Amino acid sequence: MTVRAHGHGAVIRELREIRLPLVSPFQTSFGVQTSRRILLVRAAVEREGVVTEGWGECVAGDEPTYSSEYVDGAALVIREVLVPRLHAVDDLAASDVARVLEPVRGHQMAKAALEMAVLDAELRADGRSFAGLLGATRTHIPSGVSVGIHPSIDALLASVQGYVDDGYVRIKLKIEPGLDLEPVAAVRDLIGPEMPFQVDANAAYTRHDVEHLGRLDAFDLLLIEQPLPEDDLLGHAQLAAAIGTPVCLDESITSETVCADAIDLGAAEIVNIKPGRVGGYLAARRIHDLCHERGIPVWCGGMLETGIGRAANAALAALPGFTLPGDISASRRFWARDVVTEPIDVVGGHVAVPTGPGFGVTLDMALIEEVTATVTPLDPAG
Ligand code: SMG
Ligand code: MG
Repeated sequence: MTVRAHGHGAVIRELREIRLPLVSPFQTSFGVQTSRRILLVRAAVEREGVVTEGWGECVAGDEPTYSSEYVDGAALVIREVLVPRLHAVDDLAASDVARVLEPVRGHQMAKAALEMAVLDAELRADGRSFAGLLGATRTHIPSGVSVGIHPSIDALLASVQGYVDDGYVRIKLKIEPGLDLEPVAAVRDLIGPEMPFQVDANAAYTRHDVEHLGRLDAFDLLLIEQPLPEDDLLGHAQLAAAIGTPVCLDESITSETVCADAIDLGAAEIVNIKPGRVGGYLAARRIHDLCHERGIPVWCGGMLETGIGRAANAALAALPGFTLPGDISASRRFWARDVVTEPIDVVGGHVAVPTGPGFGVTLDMALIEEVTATVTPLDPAG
């Protein structure tokens, strides 16, 4: 079976949209979510006549609210702009994807999904694990959970208690103006002074809120994540200088350059690394290296991934600079049934880093077919 007319590089075979309901609504400062539309990319490589497939997952949301990327925009740019550029290259390797797509501005999540699929296919063909490629130094990673905004303090405390009972080693609470000091105080009271606890504002505050955000210092938080808008690096630097709680950037960190600048400015005392947001796992790795060299702690963010993205994130988070627990929770925290046959599990507060070829998970194709909304074939060989 031939996957392309010339060369032995990777090809992108299809773009697929699946739809999965969340086990419970997830509310952030920018909206409430009850399900996800998820783009999956299928790639293939051929080695001596044997075709091996790999999969990537796009973390873009249904709407452009976390960032400017969203499912329909990502699907369009993947189909019409990015894949034709990749297919114009002979012997495409995962390590080429970012460079080939560099002339296209932005669309980091769309680019990341493509690189991810090629990486998985290549690694599987070579019988290598992603953790092995990265040089992961841990076999298990500590698991934190992200808790959404709740309709009442009672409901919030019931959820948090459930996650504590599940063994999560760190709690992250979503906050927004008007729903911050009181829920944070209630959760700190419930979990006690020792349990690692942090908050995430998803850019809901402004530079006028410095004094107010300083009141969070009373709760001994690990960090406050992305309090101000994505483009307000200077505001984050001013806030970091004014309050005791360490300021961590999420949305603002869109590239290695921005990350280096944010550190130099004093805007990022801690960095949340999300491969989708920075254009892929290879860029995420370089951001890890940069932060590690500069002594900036990093942790791995989450984007409500399926088991595919969770498995890849677990390998990334096994690098030595990931010194804080990530948002890599069990599959069942979001999904009744995950699309992989080995859902991510949390045992004793930790997730095992997958060791199988590629990202180390096997897709449950029967379930994937059931939840598929659309499939777009993209293979140049037809
Ligand atoms: O995957 O556990 C997860 C979600 C973690 O809170 C989470 N992600 O800003 O960090 C963040 C949010 C972004 C996704 S909200 C749709
Ligand atoms: Mg965040």
